[in-house]
Amino acid sequence: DGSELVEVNNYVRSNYAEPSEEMFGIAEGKNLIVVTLESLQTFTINSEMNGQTITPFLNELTKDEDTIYFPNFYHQTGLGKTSDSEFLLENSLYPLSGGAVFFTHSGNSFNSMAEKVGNEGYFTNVQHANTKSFWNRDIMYESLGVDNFQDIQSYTVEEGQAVNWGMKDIPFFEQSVDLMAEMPQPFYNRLLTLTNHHPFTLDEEDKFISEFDSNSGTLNRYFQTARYLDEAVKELFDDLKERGLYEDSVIVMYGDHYGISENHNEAMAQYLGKEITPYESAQLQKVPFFVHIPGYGEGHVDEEIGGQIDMRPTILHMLGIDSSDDLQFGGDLFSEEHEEFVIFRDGRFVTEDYVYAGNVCHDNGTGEEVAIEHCQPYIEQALTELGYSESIINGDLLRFYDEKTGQLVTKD
Ligand code: GP9
Ligand code: MN
Repeated sequence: DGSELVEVNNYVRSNYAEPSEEMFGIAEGKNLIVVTLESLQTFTINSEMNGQTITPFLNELTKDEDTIYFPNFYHQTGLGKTSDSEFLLENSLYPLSGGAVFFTHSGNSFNSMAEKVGNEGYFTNVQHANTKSFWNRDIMYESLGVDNFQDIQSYTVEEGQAVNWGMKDIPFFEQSVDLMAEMPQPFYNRLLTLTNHHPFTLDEEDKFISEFDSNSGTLNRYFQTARYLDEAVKELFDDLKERGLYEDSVIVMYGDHYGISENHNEAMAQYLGKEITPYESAQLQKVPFFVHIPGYGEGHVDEEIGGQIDMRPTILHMLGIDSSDDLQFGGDLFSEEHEEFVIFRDGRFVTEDYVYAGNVCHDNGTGEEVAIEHCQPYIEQALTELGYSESIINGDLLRFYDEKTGQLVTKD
């Protein structure tokens, strides 16, 4: 009957982080472009592999005057991979511990970011060069209130433009920007990339750096596809400028999940020059998060610890859209009240002081084991929070939430 929501709502209200005055509305009325950087992990950023730069364009962005880059940002996905990251982005709810929520709960009521910006007059769209039913996206996007979905059928894949899972990111971005130019403005458009996906294969002409030399072909090739993705993003920025869409847009980019699983720990250890302990493994769940605001001028690296659950409130507030009544578990990364506590879908977590992984509490910094008491309150809070989120999804509880008034509509 929705009465479970009362407790959840109290928890969410008490954790609400007031927007930063400086950032609230900074991108008001602008187009919102969100790019999902397939399988991109933070260890590739500002790093080299055998003397070769892996992500030259993104590295530049980390120093760019119009960009805020978050190096301590984590993915929080589970089995639903890319779709889980989309779920986190749209709802600021955790994905499920079992299967992909895009499949299991596509009939639920949601109060998605797409729906919210749609209510503010935005046209909402997703672009992805794969079949629309993959991850049940066509069905789920309707539940999320996405106005339009441009899947592979909206694209022309010429000879040589496909590799690995399908259309290459560079022609994908090119055609996506052509399509974007036709959209009513302001728009909220998401672009899902694909080339930097396992098994990380490329045509010869797209290999801009050489392979790594470990016993893992997967890791060896990953550097090359990450380098390709970087090139594609650079071209996306150029295409947006050519089409006159750049100035009026805010561009947000995030890595969706890890590309290199723990099966490649030996090879990763060779690359990083250190053993992959449970602590290091948690560090490897960092994915890049970029906020690029043309004309901002005060770009910087923001060391705030955060996760994908924080994207929705952060973005909404930049657009000047209130989220104080929303049932969301993340917080605005720009807020002074933002809490540095990232809960992974599997129960691991990171705070400013501690990293809980492998059932051990570690000092965040040295990685050394510390007494479990330090982590205990967070262990409990993590379970509570994941449980609340799970109950919202399993009970379809947002049915009982009126997004117009922010009131709970409990029924007896
Ligand atoms: C497929 C793309 C990749 O459409 O989203 O899926 P993933 O395996 O990363 O979830
Ligand atoms: Mn993915």
